[in-house]
This record gives sequence, C-alpha cells and structure tokens, in this order.
Amino acid sequence: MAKHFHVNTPLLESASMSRRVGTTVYLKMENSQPSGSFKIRGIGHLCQQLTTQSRGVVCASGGNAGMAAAYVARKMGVPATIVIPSSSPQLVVQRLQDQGATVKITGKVWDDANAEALRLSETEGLTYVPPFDHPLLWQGHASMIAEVAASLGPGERPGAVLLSVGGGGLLCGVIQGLKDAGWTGVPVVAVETVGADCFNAAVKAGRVVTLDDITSEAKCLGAKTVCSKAFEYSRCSELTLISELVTDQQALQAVQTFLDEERVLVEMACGAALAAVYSGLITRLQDEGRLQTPLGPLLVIVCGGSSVDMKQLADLKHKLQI
Ligand code: PLV
Repeated sequence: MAKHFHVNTPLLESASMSRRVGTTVYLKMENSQPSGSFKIRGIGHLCQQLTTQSRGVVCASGGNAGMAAAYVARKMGVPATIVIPSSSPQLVVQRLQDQGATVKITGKVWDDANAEALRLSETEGLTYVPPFDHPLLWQGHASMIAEVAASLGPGERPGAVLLSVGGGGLLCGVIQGLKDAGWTGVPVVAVETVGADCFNAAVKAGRVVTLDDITSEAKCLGAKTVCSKAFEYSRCSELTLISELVTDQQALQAVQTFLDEERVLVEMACGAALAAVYSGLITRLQDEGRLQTPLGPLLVIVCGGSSVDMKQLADLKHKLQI
C-alpha cells in the first residue's frame, strides 16, 4: 500500500498578496491535493490506521472530507458511503460519484448528515470517518506544517499562519504541526464566515456552544459545534490564537480575486481565509497591535475545496449580489 495518499504541495510566494500585506506571503497550495483539499492528509492517515479490515467507510461531509474519504477508500479497495446535507451543491454529488462513492443526502446541514452517518456505521457495520474531530486527523494535517518547515529552511519561520475554521480539524492539525516544528509562539489567525462561526461563538461564550443554524453560504465551514480540542487551544496561554469573522461577500470576493490574481479556483470555505488578506483584516490586526509590525512571512493555508465550478461561482455571486 502507498506510504500515504497526499502529495507534498507547493509553497508559493504571492507577489500581489505580499504587496497588500507588506510582508512576504507564502501560499501552501492544498488545493492541489488529489482530492482537492487538505482533508486527504488527515483522512488518509486515519483510514490507514483504522480501516485495514473494514467492510466499508462512511463519512458525513460538507463535501471535501467526503471527497478525501472516497478517494482514499477507492485506493484501498474499500466501498465508501458519503452522507452530505441538501445544502451541498449538486456538483459535489457528481464529483463524489466520480470517485466511486455511494452518495446519500440527509438533512439540511452537516450535523444532520453526521447523525445519519453515525447511524449507518452502527447498522451497516461501516467504519465511521469523522471529518474534523479526531487526533489521527490532526496528526495527518500536521504534515503540512512539517513540509513548510522543510521548504523554508533553517532559521526562517512564519510571522503568522492564516487559515479557515469549520469544525476545527485544520486548526488543530496546524497547531500540532507548529508544536512539532518548535513554532508554538507563531500566531494563528483563524477565520470563519458570519453564520458559520461556531469557533468564534465558543471563544466569545467561553465554552463550546452549538449554533442554531448555518446561515453562511460557505457550507464547508458549516459545522454547528466546534471540536472541543480547538476550543481548548483557544484557552491555552502558550498559543496566540486570533478568531476573526468575514462576511460571505468578502469570502466570495476573495475567491474571485484569488482566481484573477493567482489563477486558482477555490471554494468559499477557503475564500474566508484569503479574505483576511484582501479585505485588510491582517493589516487591521497589525494596527491593533494583535499582530506584529513588521510582520514575518505570512503563511496562508490555501485549503482548496471541490464544491465550486464556474456555474456555482456565478450562482453564488447572484445570490450574494456581487
Ligand atoms: N469541511 C468539512 C466540514 O464541513 C467537510 O466535510 O468537508 N476548508 C475547506 C475547503 C473545507 O472543506 C473545510 C472543512 C475547512 C476548510 C475547515 O476545516 P475544519 O472543519 O477541519 O475546520 C462541514
């Protein structure tokens, strides 16, 4: 069996983003993973550990965890059932089926789909693959920071890391990777969209809370409850974890600017993080003294995402009146 399913992704310097924030911006291009997002790192690692004797896997997903699970299962020769909510765009169904998965649509948001996935794992004896809340996922995701460390070389470290948060798996993996690299002090800017803001809500409330609904169009950030590890990290005094929100309009605008300037199409879940550069959020954090000035290189996790094509982009622009 393959040693792992993910690929080493490029670390690219963006001239236009560097100009905007006034420091070198490095893009970790997780969009170029075989499943279209970083999710394959964690899910590949988890499946290698847990599914050697499996009758099949079941994963509840907004789309990208499912894409990763379907890809890995196909490579392992194991059947995959992916449960997605009705809010996932139709194009996701086709892409999952292209990966050989059986697709089931249940409920309105990810949490509903997850209840069904858990039920199927019980009744059908399938191995449940969680999309964001498992130590093996975080361990797998951490490999992305190890790659960055190897690319940057000795002595160079990021001034800050920028990423988006759905259920918090990417955040936990990146923090794990920063710890492993000896970069614990590097601030992490964790971005969500308004209406898919379970991490920000937990930070504000001082406890893990469950959102009433997901009202953002960034459906792959749409978990109602953040994983408790992410919340724990937000309380950890050794870490600098900054939770910020952008609007759906800012996230979508960022998708478009990124397409124009970097020639890469990502989904809104990723646009949320990119918006921190394009909307001036990073500069504001510096003005407020929450990030240093001058700032060391900004590492942007381009988490990617498959839930987008030109039609979906046009539909979202229409819906959000951009
Ligand atoms: N998406 C999960 C959870 O959805 C999924 O099932 O695919 N960027 C992209 C492109 C993503 O797909 C996700 C998660 C994230 C960022 C956020 O990662 P997380 O959930 O580990 O914080 C409901």
